[in-house]
Amino acid sequence: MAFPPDFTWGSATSSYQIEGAHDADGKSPSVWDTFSAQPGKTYNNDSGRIACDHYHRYRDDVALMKELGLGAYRFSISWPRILPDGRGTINQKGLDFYSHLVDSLLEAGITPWATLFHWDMPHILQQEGGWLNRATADAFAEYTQAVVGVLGDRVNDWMTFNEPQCFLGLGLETGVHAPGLKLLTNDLFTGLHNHLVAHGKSAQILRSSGGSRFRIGYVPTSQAIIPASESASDVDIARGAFFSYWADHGPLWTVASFTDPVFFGRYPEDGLAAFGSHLPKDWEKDMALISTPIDFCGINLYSGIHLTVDANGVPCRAPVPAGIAQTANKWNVEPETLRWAPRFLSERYNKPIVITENGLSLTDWVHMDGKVHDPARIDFTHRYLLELEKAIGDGANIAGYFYWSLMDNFEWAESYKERFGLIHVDFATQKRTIKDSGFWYRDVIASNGKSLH
Ligand code: GCO
Repeated sequence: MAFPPDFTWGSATSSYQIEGAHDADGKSPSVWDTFSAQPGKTYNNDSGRIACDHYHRYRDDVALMKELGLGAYRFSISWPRILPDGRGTINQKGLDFYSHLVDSLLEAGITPWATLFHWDMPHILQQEGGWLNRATADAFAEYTQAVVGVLGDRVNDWMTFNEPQCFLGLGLETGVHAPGLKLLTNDLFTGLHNHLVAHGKSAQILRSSGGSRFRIGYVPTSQAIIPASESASDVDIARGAFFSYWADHGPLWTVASFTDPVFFGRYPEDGLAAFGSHLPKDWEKDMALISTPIDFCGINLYSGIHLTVDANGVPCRAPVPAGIAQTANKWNVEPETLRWAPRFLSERYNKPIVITENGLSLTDWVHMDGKVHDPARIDFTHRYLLELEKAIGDGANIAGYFYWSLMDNFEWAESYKERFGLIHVDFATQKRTIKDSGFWYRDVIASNGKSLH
């Protein structure tokens, strides 16, 4: 089975991870600016103050994207550049940056895909409670309106939220990400619910602005659950496990707690039974808003868990084999991740699925010949894409694939320790070098996946 002729091939980044220019042209601090300024919060105490300096170098970066032949580029917009007070006065210079970026992309023949929230909440709103404060959802609606008013004539593909599990789970539960809080379950579910309300309000604004021209999506992440075999019963068990709570994942870590509200207008039964009492009062009244119809389900996928059954026949994690292939940040290399997770999502929600992120970290460098040889990135991506093709063969509706990331960048609490890019960035000089994997991916795109065989 081949990739469909209109399949979208792209690459992704996010604002705080690449832009730098942390206080340029009226931008206010985001929670990531204030968090990474505190000693001990990030590896080497680094931050995204400069990062890839993409804010000043976006034209060169778009030229590199063109060289790679990208069909689409997924980037995120920095809320504190657009509304430095979180709401209210619009900072025109912030909007201009994205408007120029979008023009450059379109001139290069690259379709812009815009994410509204990839974790850089205005610090000033965090001080008012952030996602714990329902008024933040109204501010997010204002922000959506400001962005769409300027970019909506040229951008058709929109994503409201990126990986809510991370800004809630890592930001508010374990505190290893900004804003670095360790809250109680009650607060976590208030945050979960309020961000869903914000998603609903934003989706309504997008729809009323762009009608059916806009394709609106929502982007959670998940570990894939890989069935013990391809037998129908093992696949059923894996599907069930994929959409269920796993106690060892903590209260938030199941994709259905995010996608069921958005696509079905309800929280999953098992989640409600376990955590319903933690949801804010009158939550039921918001479910129609939260499930405002949208067009696609994005999903960020990196790794997966193999399933087996225990002595009582209960599904559980299969032991991880000794010496399993791992990325530099020790995530298991599990190519079948791209077969099962998108397929299960496609079957359950009956919407096009877009792999909005997939990739790996390595510690690659510029070799003596001036090139960056990263055969492991090529091998990883090759294996994952062959499995994605199988999912398409299984009948899953997969509309696109975005490699994470376009270029090496600020990897949150891990700073610049490892590299995810198709393009190497020398952070001392800002020199960019397309890696071997970038040229390899160019051929995959140009052949619509045929070069994988
Ligand atoms: C995300 C991701 C990216 C990361 C990537 C590698 O949430 O979209 O966290 O921002 O850089 O997933 O960890």
